Amino acid sequence: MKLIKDKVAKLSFVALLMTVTAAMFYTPTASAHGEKSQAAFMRMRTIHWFDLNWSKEEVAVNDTMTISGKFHVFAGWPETVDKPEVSFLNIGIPGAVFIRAGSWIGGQLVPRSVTLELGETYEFKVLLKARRPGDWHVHTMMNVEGGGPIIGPGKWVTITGTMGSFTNPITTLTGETIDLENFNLGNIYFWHAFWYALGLAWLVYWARKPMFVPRNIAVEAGKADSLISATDKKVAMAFGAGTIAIVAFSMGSTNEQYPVTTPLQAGLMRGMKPIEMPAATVSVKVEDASYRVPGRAMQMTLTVTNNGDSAIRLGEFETAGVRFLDPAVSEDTTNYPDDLLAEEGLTVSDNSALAPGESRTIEVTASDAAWEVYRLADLIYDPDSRFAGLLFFYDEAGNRQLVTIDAPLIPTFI
Ligand SMILES: [Cu+2]
Repeated sequence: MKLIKDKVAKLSFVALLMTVTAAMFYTPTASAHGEKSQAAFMRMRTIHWFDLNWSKEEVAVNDTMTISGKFHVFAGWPETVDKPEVSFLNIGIPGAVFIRAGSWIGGQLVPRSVTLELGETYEFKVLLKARRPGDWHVHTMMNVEGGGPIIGPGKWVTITGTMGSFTNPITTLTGETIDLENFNLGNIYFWHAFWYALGLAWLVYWARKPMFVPRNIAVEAGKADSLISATDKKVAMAFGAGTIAIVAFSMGSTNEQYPVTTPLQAGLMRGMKPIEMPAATVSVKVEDASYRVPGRAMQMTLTVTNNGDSAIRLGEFETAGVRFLDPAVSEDTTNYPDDLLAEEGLTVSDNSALAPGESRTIEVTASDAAWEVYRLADLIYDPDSRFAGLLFFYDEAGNRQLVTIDAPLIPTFI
């Protein structure tokens, strides 16, 4: 009996070891980066990122790249996401594998939170400087206070080189050039070590003598005073006075070494400059929209009216970062991330040129694996079955017009 017990104990120990080891070596490659798990209707009805451009796909440590583009703040913002009154233009990367050397909205540097207006379109640019070698999925993103992270499309970017060579030089207004990567580190280490050591010295001073039982007995016997000698009192005074003296002295010497310091700069930036979008001369009415469950596509019936003076064709439908293109009209030249680009994903029942003044009702199908991979099909689980997106129309000269659409999206079942 005992033998069996021992065996069981041994085996379960081995199993435990194996589990722990397996867990240690299990390093899943991060391939989803947050956005897929967010509610589909939320991704479709908050911020529409478009005209994105990643200036490089491979960059060496210390070199820079830019991500630029535009984003449209959808007017039918969901109730459960606070209005983007306080928003921050962020970048979605696993830690500081890049540093953000600069970020701009409408040409204005935006190191702080900004106020965005519903219905407006903004231009943005982020300047990234490579820091840590590896393959990184770089997202544009907007943090909305009271709303959460609104994640834009991500693209793989490779950083080459060694992290040890990374530098982050900055010239201060006092004229010194410092490297932010390690500036002041020695100072921080020194003072933390110093005060920690002082604390230890105080403990060691008392712990040299027996600490607990004899002292407890002395106190119980009414001889507590005998435990603290005249020397002890002097040492205590020395520690007390010394601490105050060191604080006062080092504060003075720090002020001498850094005579000019300013408080942390903070505060909301209002008045972000949106893009003056020309009034669209195309009007679109969504007659109905549906998607099959399960399925990889959504269908819309649109009545398109061309009020302009040039014939137009529908080239693209964009929702939640997924771009459905009609290759006969529009081609991507920006190296948009493959998994989000449906180069032939848009099928239009009649996509012949729509002459000025004409109106036509068309059946549009947006179809691609991305609909499922990025879990837009999971709209079926959302409490608000409505979608929103951007339509891009092109005239004969190649000029583009942007129309936002927004309607209920009704599931159909087999
Ligand atoms: Cu990602």
